[in-house]
Amino acid sequence: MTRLITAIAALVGVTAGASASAASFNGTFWDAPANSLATISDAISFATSNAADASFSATTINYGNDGTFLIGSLADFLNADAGSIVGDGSVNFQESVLRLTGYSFLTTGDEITVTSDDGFLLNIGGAEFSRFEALRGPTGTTSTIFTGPTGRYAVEMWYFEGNPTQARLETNLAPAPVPLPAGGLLLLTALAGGGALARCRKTA
Ligand SMILES: [Ca+2]
Ligand SMILES: [Ca+2]
Ligand SMILES: [Ca+2]
Repeated sequence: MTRLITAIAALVGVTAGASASAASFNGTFWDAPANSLATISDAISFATSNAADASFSATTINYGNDGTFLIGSLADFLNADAGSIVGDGSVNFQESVLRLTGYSFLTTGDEITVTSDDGFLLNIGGAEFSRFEALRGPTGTTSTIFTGPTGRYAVEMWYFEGNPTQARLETNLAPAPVPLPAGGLLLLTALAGGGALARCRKTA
């Protein structure tokens, strides 16, 4: 019986692990008009009152053209994540807004860094965690210590490119793997349990 329970646990564990989806944030992109964004507040106002222009999956937030950070297309900016763009990746990135949403696993005392040209706003667990309001160059970095309890948190990052010439977004905030929905896990447990019961009857 102990062996049977171990087998069920292994089966459920393996299946749940294989079904957990890849870690990513949901990315949304808005193409803003020339000279319309001077602050992250401007950017959020624009995005919340205009339809988005593209979406993408954010896995590695290391965005901007290598070394120079000169503004190119949306696809140029997203680097390794460019392949996930749904929409037109060739649109010029000058004056634009990004929103990243998802979950992160954070440990008390973590230092979260955001290097951005231009500004950003990071909300963690529904509350403002860090922010840089206006324009800055591509080496501008904001570091903030996470003082909350260790755990999994909903995160939302807003970012804008407001001109001139350069754009960059890099952060050590990493997406957490998306857990299997509760319903899916129950179904797997039921399937594994049913199979084990069938084996029990056969050998009895
Ligand atoms: Ca690039
Ligand atoms: Ca634009
Ligand atoms: Ca800029």
